[in-house]
Amino acid sequence: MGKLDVEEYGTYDSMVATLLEHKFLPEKEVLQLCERARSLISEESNVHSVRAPVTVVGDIHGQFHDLLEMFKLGGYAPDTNYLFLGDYVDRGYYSVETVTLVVALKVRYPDRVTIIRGNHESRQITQVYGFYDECMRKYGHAGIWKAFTDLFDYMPLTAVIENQIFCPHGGLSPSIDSLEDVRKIDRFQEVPHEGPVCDLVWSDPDDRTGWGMSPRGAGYTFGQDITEQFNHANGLKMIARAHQLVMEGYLPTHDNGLVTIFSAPNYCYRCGNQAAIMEVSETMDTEFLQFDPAPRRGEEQSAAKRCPDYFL
Ligand SMILES: [Mn+2]
Repeated sequence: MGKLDVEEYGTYDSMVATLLEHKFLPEKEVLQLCERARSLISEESNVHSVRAPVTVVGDIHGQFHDLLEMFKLGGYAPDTNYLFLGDYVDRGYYSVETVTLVVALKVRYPDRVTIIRGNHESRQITQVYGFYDECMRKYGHAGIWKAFTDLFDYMPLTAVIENQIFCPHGGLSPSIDSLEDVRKIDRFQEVPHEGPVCDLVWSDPDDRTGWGMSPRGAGYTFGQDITEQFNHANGLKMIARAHQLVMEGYLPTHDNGLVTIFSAPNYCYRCGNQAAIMEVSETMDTEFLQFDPAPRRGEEQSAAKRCPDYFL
């Protein structure tokens, strides 16, 4: 029940094509997709192994038209392999379309597309920041929200590219010293308020050394010393993570031991930032491709006048 039978390819090909045209996907098909995706990703490790070449994508946050811009720039699956670092939903107006497309690509091309969990892939956060309301508006009841949030519990927590680039959504944890520690976690649960699962999706790098209190109220901040120790102990070249708005779309820090990738241009339709993706070549060279937002539609334009709290 993991990967698709040949006869099922057509079903998921047409699902992907429908979504790429931004057409409505019937509830029955979305529920079938979530069921399929769950049986597939539940078998993946907490540290999902990814081969290069691969293109790494940071936060998208429901900015569906910008995701389509991103595919124009980076190429379409399966010609381009993708690793998505989470935060598919909330904030933007098209969380349903965004997460449905990303999950459909995962199901159709399981060996070429990797999806991991962000801090927004959670029941609690999506009830506050937009995904729940959007599901209610677009499908008229909470069933689609429930199917997706149940699926989120099964998403791998992290990935590692060629055993050299470690990729969590947020960052490191004082309760985790090694990739083996991550592999041992029982991840099939709602994101807890503390502990290793929480830290992996919530933590941020910082200029100060050591561990610090996170101003987000979840996870920790960690300094260059922590990054260097973790990379050295695990034979890693680098940590690639998402989770923070960076104005150029990417930001190397900790003496290039860590890079932040953010893939939602003009975040919340008003931050004025560029977005970026990171291409990792077969020889493990990295290159950043920046992109600007797609032309805005009506409700996105009016959103620019409001002032949300971007902190999450
Ligand atoms: Mn995040």
